[in-house]
Amino acid sequence: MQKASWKTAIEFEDITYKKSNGVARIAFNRPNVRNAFRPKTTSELYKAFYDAQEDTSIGVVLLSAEGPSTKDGVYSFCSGGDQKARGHKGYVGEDGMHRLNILEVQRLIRFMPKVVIAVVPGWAVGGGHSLHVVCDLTLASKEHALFKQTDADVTSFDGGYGSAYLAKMVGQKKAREIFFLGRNYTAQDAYEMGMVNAVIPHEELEDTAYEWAQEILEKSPTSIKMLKFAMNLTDDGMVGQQVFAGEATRLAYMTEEAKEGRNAFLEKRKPNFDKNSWIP
Ligand code: S0N
Repeated sequence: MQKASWKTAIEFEDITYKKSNGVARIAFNRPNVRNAFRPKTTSELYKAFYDAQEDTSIGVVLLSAEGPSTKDGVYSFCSGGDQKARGHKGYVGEDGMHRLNILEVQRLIRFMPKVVIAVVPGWAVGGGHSLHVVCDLTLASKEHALFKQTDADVTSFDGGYGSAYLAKMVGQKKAREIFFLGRNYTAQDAYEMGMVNAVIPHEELEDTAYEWAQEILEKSPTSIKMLKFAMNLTDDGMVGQQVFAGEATRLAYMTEEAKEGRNAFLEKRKPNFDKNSWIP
């Protein structure tokens, strides 16, 4: 399998963002605070994910993390909202505004027509846990990955995908245990619950994620996109239907019927659709 040759796509402060042969890698880069995200981080994440979405050469995005911490050598994926950036009214950015925008990042991951793989080298905690839940696939370090929900400890809770969608993934009882008790779970525990796709030896984690991405890139892009949106649809209500149907409309544009409908309007005449195209 081809090795990655990463090239920096955009320079950021709180994250790294690179690309290699159809794959984008977005990685948290605040290892000394267990990769907690502050408003600057979520804004950078949004920009990087949006760039990956718009880049037609990119089919798979790896959401990973730099590390380990230079203080104690501990690996982390992400420990959620930065509690030091949290004022009385919520998280405060450099501009003094109270906002975090992590839910916008979640929605971009959920609705982007590309596969997003969470690559979890260490702690996935709080909002970091929710991010791995919302990704399409999760690969975890056998030795260092630890999954934990602290939302109920710090009164900063994700009542959307992080909890309700998790319950669809691992079952109601297990999801309630994860949130109500806030225990640590290993990569193997998470695999057995069905929220991790594979447990990978730490040294092989990044290469394996890149290999999974290359395998996905061999598939038909339209199929992958429509399958992702189809699997999202039942849990996303009318928005899920809108996202799926938008792609169906795009495909319809490519038919002779669509060409005739547009031409008839522009030529100020009645459309003449092929009467033999009522295919059952
Ligand atoms: C990750 C944990 C379990 C690791 O424990 P460990 O290994 O013992 O390390 P520590 O000594 O605790 O930490 C090392 C250094 O890192 C700092 N640090 C760690 N996590 C954070 C953090 N989240 N924010 C700020 N700093 C952090 C420590 O302070 C320490 O620094 P030093 O060396 O200077 O002492 C453990 O660290 C832990 O439990 N961390 C906190 C996890 C947490 O509670 N996260 C927040 C949970 N909530 C969310 O993320 C919600 C997200 C969100 O914003 C949201 C989502 C949906 C809807 C709404 C919202 C919203 O609130 O707006």
